[in-house]
Amino acid sequence: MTADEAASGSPAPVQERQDAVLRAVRELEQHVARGGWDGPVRLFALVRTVGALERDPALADRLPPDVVSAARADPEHLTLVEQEDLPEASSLGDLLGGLAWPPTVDGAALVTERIVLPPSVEEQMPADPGEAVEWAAAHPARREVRLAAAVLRDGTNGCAVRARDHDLDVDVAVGPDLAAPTGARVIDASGSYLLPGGIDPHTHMQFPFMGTVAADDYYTGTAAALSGGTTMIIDFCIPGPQQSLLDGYRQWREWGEKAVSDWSLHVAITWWSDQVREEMGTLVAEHGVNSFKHFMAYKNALMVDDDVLMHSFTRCRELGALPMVHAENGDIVWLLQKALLEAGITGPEGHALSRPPEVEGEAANRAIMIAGAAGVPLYIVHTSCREAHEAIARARANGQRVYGEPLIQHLTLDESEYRNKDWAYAAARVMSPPFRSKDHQKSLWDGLTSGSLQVVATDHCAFKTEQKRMGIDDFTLIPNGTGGIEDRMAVLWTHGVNTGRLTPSEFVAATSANAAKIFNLYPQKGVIAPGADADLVVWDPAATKTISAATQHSNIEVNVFEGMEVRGLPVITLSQGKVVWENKELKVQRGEGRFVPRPGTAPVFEAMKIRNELRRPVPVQRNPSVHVTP
Ligand code: URQ
Ligand code: ZN
Ligand code: ZN
Repeated sequence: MTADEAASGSPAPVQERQDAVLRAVRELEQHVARGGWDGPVRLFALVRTVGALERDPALADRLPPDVVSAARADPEHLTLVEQEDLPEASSLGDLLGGLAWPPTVDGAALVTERIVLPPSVEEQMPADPGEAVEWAAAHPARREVRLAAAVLRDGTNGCAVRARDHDLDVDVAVGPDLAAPTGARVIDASGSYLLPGGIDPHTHMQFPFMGTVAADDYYTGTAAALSGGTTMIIDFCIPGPQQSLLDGYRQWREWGEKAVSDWSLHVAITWWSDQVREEMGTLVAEHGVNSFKHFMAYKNALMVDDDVLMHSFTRCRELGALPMVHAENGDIVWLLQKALLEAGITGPEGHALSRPPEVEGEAANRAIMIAGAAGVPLYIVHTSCREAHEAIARARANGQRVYGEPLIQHLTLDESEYRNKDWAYAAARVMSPPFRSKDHQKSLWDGLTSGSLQVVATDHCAFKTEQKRMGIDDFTLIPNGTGGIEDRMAVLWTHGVNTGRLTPSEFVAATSANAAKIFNLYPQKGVIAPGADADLVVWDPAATKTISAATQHSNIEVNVFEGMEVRGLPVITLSQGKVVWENKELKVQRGEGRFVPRPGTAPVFEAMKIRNELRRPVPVQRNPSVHVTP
């Protein structure tokens, strides 16, 4: 549609016009595909100024005048703008960054506003953008599209990328330097989606826990992650009670030096003192830690009480850091454990029985209330049951910023696993909270579909069978934790996207974008956009495999998803612009992962600061010598 049409006052229905332009865009792309890819490019912007001018009147100065007048005539205006008409430097990221809607979408169905054409096509195409659209629409279509990915080693220039349309609305994404530089590799991603690399914000590599140490270290754990399309982990530094947070942090940084993917750290608060308060400040200000985890379970070890929660949450508010909780009532778990052992239940089934949904629901509700009283947002890790999910949904409906993280294990595996006759099989699945019944699984899926739960993680904390055997006579001594990092994305795609519970874009939100936003990594991570890290996954929705410990990269001999058929796999993973997983092979160098600092005070905290200030308690001014009541 042209600006004139828009101004004429009789535009076609918005959806129809948008569809027409988008169809034309596809035709153009397909034409490009037939013509190959050869050299300098020309940029077009498909600019949708939906209500943008009302939201940002200054935008009028940055957009071409005809777009402005068309947009004024029709707030839903959608038009094609040529590069020459775009403002100075014509960085679409800059231009569109000014719009109140994002220039890119965090999804697999990438909506982007750029079309890249080689000169051969450019020559034939009418100069007028409106005519160009019509011209393109008249060209015969070809469904198969080949697209080029110019991958630069240093990771700063991003990629020109494209995935087959799969009948998506628009599916082109282009990096800032589009011409493939000499020697650059061109990746043919036909038939695949291109996704931002996965982020797993809940892992425990090399974690000293329950008398042993998790078997995947930062090398094997992050390598396994890359093979599954996860290009960044946020692990936990967990200093013990009385230990300095800074000492713990230094220790974990040292352990993490061998990581092959990017990584970052949350820090756990396991006790309270002035020193802890002080060190939290140092971690945020100087070490890129912006989230603090609190265990409400693991009595006599990591557990903290309400007093510590309130102190720490309040400190988090001052620092602009996000408090997180492992929500299980550790006192009740402890009593139930004792009762079960006394009743002669010593096997792994006792683990699940000692941690019923009530203990999680109670703790989730309590943590939410404490966060509300402290005026901070809250992130609840491994949300596994209906009670906890409903507490989160209720709080959100009440205007509280509470985020919920189901694990891929809880979404797909159920409590019957603990009744397996093979002790080692059942013990391998011991984790906290335990797997739940199908009713709870449904609640978690519903939360992901509806948006009341935001992030799918793994809590990857892998132990070998010999380590699990520490609890052969007493389930309370079985080290808690399972693997999952290399299967998270494939299992979620299989059970989420292939079943229609999630769109591809919702899949990206749950596996990458939401974590990036919540933990203040966005838009460095979690999106394909100019300036973002070139962590990318070529995702083949048709690729299949049967999950098996025999072929996994994780350093243990079991896999909780053993035998599961998945459809949808990462066929190529890029980390920092480098191909690290391809043809089922890892190409990684020990230590090439970077520690990614995360600054405090994400936008949410700015907003909450204002809210808190507006609600600041004020005393009543009284003059004791004057009685106002009769
Ligand atoms: O509770 C956790 O998050 C850690 C310590 C790993 N283990 C587990 O069972 N979830
Ligand atoms: Zn936990
Ligand atoms: Zn954990």
